Amino acid sequence: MTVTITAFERSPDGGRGLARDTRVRWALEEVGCPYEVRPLSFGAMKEPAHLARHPFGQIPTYEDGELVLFETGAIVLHIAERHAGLLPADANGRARAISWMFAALNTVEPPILELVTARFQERDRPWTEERLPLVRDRIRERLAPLAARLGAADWLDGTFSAGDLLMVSVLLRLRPSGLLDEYPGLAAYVARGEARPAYRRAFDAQRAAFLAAAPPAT
Ligand code: GTB
Repeated sequence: MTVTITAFERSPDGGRGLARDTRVRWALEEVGCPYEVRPLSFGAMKEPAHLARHPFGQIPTYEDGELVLFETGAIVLHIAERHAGLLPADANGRARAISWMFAALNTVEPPILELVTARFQERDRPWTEERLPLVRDRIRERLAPLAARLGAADWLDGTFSAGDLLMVSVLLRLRPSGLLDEYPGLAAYVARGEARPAYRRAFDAQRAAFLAAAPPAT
């Protein structure tokens, strides 16, 4: 049975790899699992067929036979548990890698998403300009200890793991803000992640899909 994931038919990020199907593609590429993609329009994402896969009508989802999953953290963990290459073999190392997966999604990503919300959905609000420095400081409160913990290491806990895959994916969203460059160790960490052949394949695949999609009707 071939794994099928869902992705934006035409990603609003212009093929920059920021939509979350890229994380799932990356995990599948790391473990060498072939996959197919079901592209969805914004309308199709809210139709019953997709709501049956994803209660919130979002992408990405993951299907393997009768199993249907949503939430990138759960999907990446599932892939990492079913295939070698994304979690250490020893039980304690595995548990620590899973801690980093949760840290990426529950501790580091939320303030980054607040910045995205402030810059895009709330950019016309009168209080946004005043709020932005606070939001940026909340991100720094996560980046500084993360940079300190990473130190001069290549990856967060020994060899590359699903924890690094999610952490790099989360940090990539920060690049346009300039905040990542305040922490050269983290900028280098993200660049190491992006240089992995599996990431390149994932990135190229989502970009090719964007370029192949017809522009939305106006
Ligand atoms: N917690 C869920 C997960 O991790 O899987 C969140 C899934 C999610 O946010 N999906 C987004 C979605 O389907 C796409 S990835 N949005 C449509 C909707 O909610 O109706 C988030 C995303 C969107 C756009 C950009 N971008 O343009 O740069 C980047 C990331």
